Amino acid sequence: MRDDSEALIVIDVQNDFCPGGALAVAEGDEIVQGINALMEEFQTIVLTQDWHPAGHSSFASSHSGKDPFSVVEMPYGPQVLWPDHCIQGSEGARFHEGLLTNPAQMIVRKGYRPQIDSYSAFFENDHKTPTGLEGYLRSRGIEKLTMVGLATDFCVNYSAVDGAKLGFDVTVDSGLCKAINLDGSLAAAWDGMLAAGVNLHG
Ligand code: VGL
Ligand code: ZN
Repeated sequence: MRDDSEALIVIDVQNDFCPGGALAVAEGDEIVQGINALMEEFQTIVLTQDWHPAGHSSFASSHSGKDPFSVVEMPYGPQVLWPDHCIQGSEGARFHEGLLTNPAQMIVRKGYRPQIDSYSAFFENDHKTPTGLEGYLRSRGIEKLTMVGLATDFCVNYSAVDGAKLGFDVTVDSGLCKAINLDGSLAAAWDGMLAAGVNLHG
């Protein structure tokens, strides 16, 4: 059993990021059993859930003439436009049916504000608006985080970098993550994570 100053953060293991989903990550479902097994080592487990209102500004369908996976400039910076995904209350937004959810004490929902996306479990894409996760972890005495889930190059990456910047000791278990990999985004994500002091495992 890990020390009680450690937490496992399971990022966005939701139907829409698994094969058959709206923003499917190749082999996204193949990490589920390994994540369940890893949960047995941790006393603190947090799940994150991408949770967008219909018509969210990160959806290509909300920008006339724009295709999914193109990039637009938002007030907070560049934003990739995605297929509609993880709409609040939809089947696609539910956790993968094989993922254990009972061991988690906390579920952080993110991306619920219509005008701003939120890849990171800690801050929305303006890098300023907090989700509340930092306060939860600190008030519970958590110092060390292991991150797994979907997608390596977006939500795992942003969460890991923000966690490290906040002073948590962050390890990403690369064997329990899968990537979207858009135009080299996976290589860039690893560079960014390593530069931020994130540890790699797996
Ligand atoms: C994610 C793109 C859009 C993720 C969420 O979980 O990595 N990626 N929304
Ligand atoms: Zn999203």
